[in-house]
Amino acid sequence: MRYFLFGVIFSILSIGFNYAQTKAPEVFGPVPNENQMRWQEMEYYAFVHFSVNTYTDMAWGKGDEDPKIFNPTELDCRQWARICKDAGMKGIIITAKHHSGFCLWPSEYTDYSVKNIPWRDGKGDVVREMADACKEYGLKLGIYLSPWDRNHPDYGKPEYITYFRNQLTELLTNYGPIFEVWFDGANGGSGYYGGANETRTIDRTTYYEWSNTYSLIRKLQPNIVIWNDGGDRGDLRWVGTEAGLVGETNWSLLNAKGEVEWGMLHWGLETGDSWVPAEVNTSIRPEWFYHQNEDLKVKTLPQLMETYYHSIGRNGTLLLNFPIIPNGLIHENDEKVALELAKTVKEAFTVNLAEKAKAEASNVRGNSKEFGVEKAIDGKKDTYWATDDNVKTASLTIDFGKPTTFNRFMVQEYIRLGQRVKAFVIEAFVDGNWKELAKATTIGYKRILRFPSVQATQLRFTITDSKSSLVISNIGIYSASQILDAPFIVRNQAGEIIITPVDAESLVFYTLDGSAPTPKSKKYTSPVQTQGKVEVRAIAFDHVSGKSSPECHEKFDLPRKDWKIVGVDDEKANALFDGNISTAWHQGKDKKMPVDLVIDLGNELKICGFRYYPYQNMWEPPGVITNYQFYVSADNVEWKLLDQGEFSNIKNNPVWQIKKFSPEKARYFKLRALRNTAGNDYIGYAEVDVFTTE
Ligand code: FUL
Repeated sequence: MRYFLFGVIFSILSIGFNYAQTKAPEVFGPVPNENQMRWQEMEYYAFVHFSVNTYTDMAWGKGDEDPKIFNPTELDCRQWARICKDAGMKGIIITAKHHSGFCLWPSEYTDYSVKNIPWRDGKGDVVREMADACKEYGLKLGIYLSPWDRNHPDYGKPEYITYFRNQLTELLTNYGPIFEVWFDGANGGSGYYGGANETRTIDRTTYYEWSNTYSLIRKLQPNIVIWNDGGDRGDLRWVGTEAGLVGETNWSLLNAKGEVEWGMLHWGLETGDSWVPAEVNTSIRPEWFYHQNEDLKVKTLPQLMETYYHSIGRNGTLLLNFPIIPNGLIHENDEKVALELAKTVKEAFTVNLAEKAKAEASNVRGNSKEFGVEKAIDGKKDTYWATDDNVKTASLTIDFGKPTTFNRFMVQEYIRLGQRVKAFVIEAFVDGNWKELAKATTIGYKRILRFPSVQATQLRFTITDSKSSLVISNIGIYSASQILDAPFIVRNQAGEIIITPVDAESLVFYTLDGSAPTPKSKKYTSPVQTQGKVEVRAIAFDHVSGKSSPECHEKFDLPRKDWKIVGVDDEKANALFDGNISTAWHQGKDKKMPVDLVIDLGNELKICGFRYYPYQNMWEPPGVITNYQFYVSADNVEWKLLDQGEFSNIKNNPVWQIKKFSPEKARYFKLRALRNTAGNDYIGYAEVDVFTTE
């Protein structure tokens, strides 16, 4: 009798238990709201950077530019929209006002806008044309409005906040639905400020009173998402770098209150109490604004594919920037590679080998069909495979029924129920054994893993650690073609050209006469000694597939073999002209700003510019110059100041800084550092070079 009673109680309990498991799992932790969900599903959208500094070749406008220089004679926002649409993007965010303070729309609240310039007789409105073009092409419109305004007289005072909100109100009222608003973390510094020409600092945690501004935004545009860099939690976060990548571990979580360190921007916070997903922003060229000297530096297809895997493939969205050229169009080089990227992504991810395969799981929630494995391979975003409440580790095995070749694995969690997975592994069944292909941590909205092509009959996806039971919305298995990246070209101090392919097995062909390299050009086997100025173009070539890589194209000025750093007896100092951007030399620890670098060129040259590459190692103090002066001298006694200014966005985007000026004969030059990003006296140089003329 006693056993009978136990049996009855046990059966009732297990029926109850199974009944609970046929219901959807409970939400676990923070989850996205509808706006964040819609935004996440967009995955890929564009930035366009355009302002008065497009016409001065600067990364940031200073706020004193004559607005008349803004003259996009062939402006065609429909061209921008067509390119973005064809590139598979879902929206465009326009720099309605960048740090210069110049407004691309005829704002009622300032004279510093398109309404006071000859272009279109002061009747132009770039934001309007952009909004109309987006509508025509079925794209969403986003607004970048720089909080820092180097033109406005009131910047730094409370009055400016009213001005800023008035402008936001104009932009969020007059141009239809806005999907995202972007504020930029660069705040305060030197500027024109209505003629004051001074440096103004603000406390970015209090000055803007963001919470009131956020309420205004949500009232005007209830479906919007708000960007922030972590300080004031909006709806999504910056990832702490402009290089185009988020951490491999990427939690869409942060705490609503408290400091946000760099690592939290980059990896999210596993224990975060709020849903704050990652947006990866990067430019298709080294810089955000158009600079003609970057026409040959547009990122290559393989580089952009890396960005794709390091953003969308790591639970982020990708915001890719097109700098607008002075005539008002996107450059053809940028268009070409953006379209190639779309084509390559499409080709790689069209045939999902999992769709036709048989799937089996080690656990299915309540053994119910509703949460069965098929739901993870049906390609639908609202269905998912789930496990019982107490099951946090499980495997899903895909049986192709025949040997199948693949090299990519895509997986999505059903994030409406929270981000849960902490670790997983992918294995292939090869010759009767399970072979590990890849291991990873978080999944989130989407995770893509890459591994060398493998031929196998089965794939096993095992979640080895999770915060809660599993909810997997989709998996995909693909075979993507391999693409070769361009080789690297450097010239060392002795004037030797060294070309290194990314993939050691490929061959390299090059030219030195400016002509396009082909597999019939000269084969590179060892360093090539060169004299004088030289233009080097090179490709890598895979003899198995017969395919060539994109081209690397470098122009070098005179070799630096006679250069000496005056007053420095340190072998390591040669790092700054060894051609290698990953080696650097530092000085200043024992000095006070300004810190000078004096170079003896060995003989008299006519100098018309210089370039500086900052040291970039994140884990050591890099000593990055932000403000400089450049002097020349015939005798190292009398000096003439040729140029001075700022390396505007060097902290977040530490790329080559190029400065040009009228030529001057000199035997010596002095690069004087006036300030660095850290506010101390330490200065690092990865490379310093000059431009010369006859
Ligand atoms: C940065 C700005 O300073 C750059 O100019 C650019 O707009 C980038 C998107 O954000 O912080």
